[in-house]
Amino acid sequence: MMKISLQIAFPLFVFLCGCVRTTPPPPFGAVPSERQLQWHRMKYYAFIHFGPNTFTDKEWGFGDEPESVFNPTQLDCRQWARVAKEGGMEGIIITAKHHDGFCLWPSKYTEHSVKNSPWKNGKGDVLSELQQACDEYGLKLGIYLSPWDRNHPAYGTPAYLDYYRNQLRELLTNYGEVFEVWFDGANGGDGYYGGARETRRIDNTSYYDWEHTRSVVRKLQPDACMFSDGGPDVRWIGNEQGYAGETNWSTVKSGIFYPGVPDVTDQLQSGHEDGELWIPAEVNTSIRPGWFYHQSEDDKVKSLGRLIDNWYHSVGMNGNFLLNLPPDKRGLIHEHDAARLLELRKYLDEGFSNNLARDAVAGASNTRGGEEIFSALMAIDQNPDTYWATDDNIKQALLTIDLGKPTEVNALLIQEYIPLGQRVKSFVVKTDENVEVARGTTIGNRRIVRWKTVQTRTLTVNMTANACPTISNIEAYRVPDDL
Ligand code: FUL
Repeated sequence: MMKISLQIAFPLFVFLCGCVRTTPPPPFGAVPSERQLQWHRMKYYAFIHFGPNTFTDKEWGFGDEPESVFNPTQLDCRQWARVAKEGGMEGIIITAKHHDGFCLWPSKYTEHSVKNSPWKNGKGDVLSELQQACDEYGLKLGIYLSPWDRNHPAYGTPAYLDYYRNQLRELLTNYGEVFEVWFDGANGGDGYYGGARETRRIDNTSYYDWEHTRSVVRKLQPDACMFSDGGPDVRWIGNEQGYAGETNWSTVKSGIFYPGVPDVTDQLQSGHEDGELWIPAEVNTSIRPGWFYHQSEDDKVKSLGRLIDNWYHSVGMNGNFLLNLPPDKRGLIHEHDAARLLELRKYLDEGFSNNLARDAVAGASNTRGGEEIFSALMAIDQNPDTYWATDDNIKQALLTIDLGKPTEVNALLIQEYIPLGQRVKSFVVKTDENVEVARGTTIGNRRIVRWKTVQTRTLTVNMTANACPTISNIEAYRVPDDL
């Protein structure tokens, strides 16, 4: 096993870069697009469910709620942004329009919006205030626009699709850069529908003409990722409890991918090892039982232990974590929710601020072409653009980090170099005494494994892959013991 110290290796690496003979591994299977790579660089952001339901104490408004119900007394998007930022989040996705059809911005295509509400005498625009707050706090903005609209008279006919796309155009033109557009697949059937008060079910695969709608997004916000049950850029994890599968491929097998279409249900949780499409998973859950604020849930905010569990099962299992923080009737994120979020931040800061592998020495059972540029050192150099790789014929390999002295450790973060695809299908972690402390299946963009704290000088990851492994990052931690 070849061992190289950082001090010697770096100058050597710089020198050798000029005369590398070995080519990088060819990509394996489906690979992420540039916009997906940007999305993978994020990991944790807020969902905001806010609208008439906040005031009527419902989860799904029927669509007949008068605009007058929307009347927050202290609405402050800067408070939302501050809470999210202090919680360690990187963005906010807002329900610009939920299933009840009420618009949080003064859309020129409907009267059912903030413009006919008492809030700011109808002169307010939540989207605009949120955009400014996100800019101020360095957060990205995402937009949820419910395809199902229980208010609109034309829902179910082609005319509604023009309306929907016009709204999408407004949102994607007037509020700066949008990082994600969220297409919800729900359709419960009945609704107000302009007074018809009837049941309107649609065929999710054909009614919405998704190709057309997607082209609107691509044209207006080419860098935005589109989320739905089946992508095209980001998929749902298949549950609303905040849990990704222990096995989580970012790839899925092609088929029918439309919001709300159950055909892909069996692939949502774990993806598919042989998938031809790169559609990574987003894990969404609410900090409370409901998606919208209900006073009766003020004492039902998820425990810190539960949020930590969700964090490891999303961020730590090759997903991004979308955590809902529903503002209350004042228009503020409730004190209980904000406090819990900060507790999670404190846990993460304590657990993940000291990377024990930062000054480690790394070695591997095989190094591609014997070249420094593909050495094990590249997995601990903190540079996401470099990676350790093996020769093409190697499908099983060992990567060892030497912490220099016996060290208390109980967690490992591993990242594959995903621009070349997702390759690793299983791995085992062992200590210097050859004691197995953890094992897992997929790694992907980010995998965190934990175990009961041990003292060890080295950690060896034995991985099996479908093509030669490419590991861009490995970090070791002593995270706080379970609460
Ligand atoms: C679901 C919706 O029906 C819920 O109201 C909520 O918006 C959740 C995030 O997605 O499909």
